[in-house]
Amino acid sequence: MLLLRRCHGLTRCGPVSTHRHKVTPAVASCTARLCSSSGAEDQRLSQRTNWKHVLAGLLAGTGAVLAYGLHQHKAEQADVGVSTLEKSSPLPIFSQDEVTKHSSLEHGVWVTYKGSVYDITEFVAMHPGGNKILLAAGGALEPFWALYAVHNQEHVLEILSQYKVGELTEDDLKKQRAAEPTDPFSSDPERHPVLRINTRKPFNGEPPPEILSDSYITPAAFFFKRNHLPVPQVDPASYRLQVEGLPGGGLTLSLEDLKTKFPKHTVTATLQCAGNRRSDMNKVKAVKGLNWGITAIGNARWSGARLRDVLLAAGFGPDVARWARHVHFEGLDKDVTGTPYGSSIPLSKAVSEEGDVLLAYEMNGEEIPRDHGFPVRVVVPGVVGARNVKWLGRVVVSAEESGSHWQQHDYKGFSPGTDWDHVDFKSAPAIQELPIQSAITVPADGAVIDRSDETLTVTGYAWSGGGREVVRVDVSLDGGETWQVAQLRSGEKGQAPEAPPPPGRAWAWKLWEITAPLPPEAQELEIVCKAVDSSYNVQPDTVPPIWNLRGLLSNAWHRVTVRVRDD
Ligand SMILES: Nc1nc2c(c(=O)[nH]1)N[C@H]1C(S)=C(S)[C@@H](COP(=O)(O)O)O[C@H]1N2
Ligand SMILES: [Mo]
Repeated sequence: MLLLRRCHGLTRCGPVSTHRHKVTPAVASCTARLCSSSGAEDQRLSQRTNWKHVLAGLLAGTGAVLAYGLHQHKAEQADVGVSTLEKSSPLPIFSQDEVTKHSSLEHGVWVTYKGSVYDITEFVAMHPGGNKILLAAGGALEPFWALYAVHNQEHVLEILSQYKVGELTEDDLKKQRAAEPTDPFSSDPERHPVLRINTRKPFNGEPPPEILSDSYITPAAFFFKRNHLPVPQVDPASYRLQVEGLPGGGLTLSLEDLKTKFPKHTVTATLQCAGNRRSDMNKVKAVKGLNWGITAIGNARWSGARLRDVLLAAGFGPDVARWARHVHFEGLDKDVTGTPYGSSIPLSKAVSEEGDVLLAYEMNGEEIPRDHGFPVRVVVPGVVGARNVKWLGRVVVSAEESGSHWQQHDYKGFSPGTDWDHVDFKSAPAIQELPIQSAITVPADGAVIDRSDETLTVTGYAWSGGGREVVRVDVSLDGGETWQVAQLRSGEKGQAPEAPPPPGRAWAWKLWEITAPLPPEAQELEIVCKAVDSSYNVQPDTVPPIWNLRGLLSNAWHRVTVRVRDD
């Protein structure tokens, strides 16, 4: 079969030889070529598609996507039964100078990794994000790998091996090694060992469920940590917050300014990652993203200046309100391209007196720990974790939504029928307020209980976005046949509850508990919980109708199964 492949105005053909190890004339030729395709060719084509995901993840700043892209690659590869490990034959030796010459689409795109030289021209030509990938062109992949701390490096190597065209000279390899980057995560803070680690670099971890529901206010040590990048080291003395986009040139504030020039406001607010409970979605059908359990959520007391007050001081007023629609936030954590983590929220939320958006410098009465945004993070109560930007460096008032990757190409919901080949991120709005959520923290799924206990105590959390208060939690011990109403709590056990929030400003979760007689004779119990918020929103009963390819907004009834043991 004849195959003609077009890419970015260039017409190139696939590998000319079955073995990628043979040096292809990939570099110079951007002329049209016709080449034959076989079954093996098709397999390689499909591998190259996966490689697209791999390199996109590697260089575009989405470590998680990378990890799961690899996962998927592995699965797909198992399907087609291809081995990408090929025996090495002697390969040409290239100097760093020669490699460096290949740093554009015109001259071909080469990269090195551990002394091997790879020609990835084809991939770059075909990939729409090619300009970012070009950053690695003519140089070493190591700095990128260090930043994203790929766990599955072995596997990326397997894929990369198909693109190998030669070796680097011994001398140049030595020079590279001498210049090897230090681990950008080496200055990350220590974390409590009880956290269940999703990824170490960047650090993503969540507490054991039974610890989470032990306290109404989640201690910072047990608060889930969700980092996309290394934790930046910020000197509080030289820290400056830039407030921009307003007439009069904006405002620059030191930490001291924030603390002394604006009233200190305290809000108890729950923060939940859009990926909380993703693992439940993953069980139905694989999704891409960190495989969070049920504890990518926490409740803290945040203190700081109101964003509203700062914007007013910076020149916000009715004139600005006429054109402005969004407020952008930028973190001081940056990817290899220098792009910071970023997001935006609607202006109405940012400036509303009832919005309670904070530029927080304290968490639970202490300075915000490094993992949670030291020295300043924005806290947007009722809104998805992703918009609560940590290590806040810049606030921009704008007519447009943030152009950040995390605002435009992530954190959006899709139909269960939308797959990666057809997803159009432009077609969906960015997630802001989160839907009603609840989960059972105790007992754990698979727990064994003694019949002699006679009663069973079930505990959990419930929360809804947008300031909608949780008004009820229903619990079933028989898979949803019969229900009982749980007791809700807005404070520490045995202590006075927090004052009830004004309507529409219920930012904090409620912990709930129910003690019920063990159903006689039951060998196994399927415990289910579901919450109701002040708008009478309820959780969907099952996952399939809300399944989406990124595994976000996973809020189906939470179910755990326990066994009853006769002693
Ligand atoms: N600067 C910056 N802000 C960020 C992130 C980040 O990686 N960098 N992660 C976001 C996401 S996705 C979530 S869920 C929350 C997590 O906050 P936490 O780590 O304090 O729990 O921070 C958000 N803010
Ligand atoms: Mo998140």
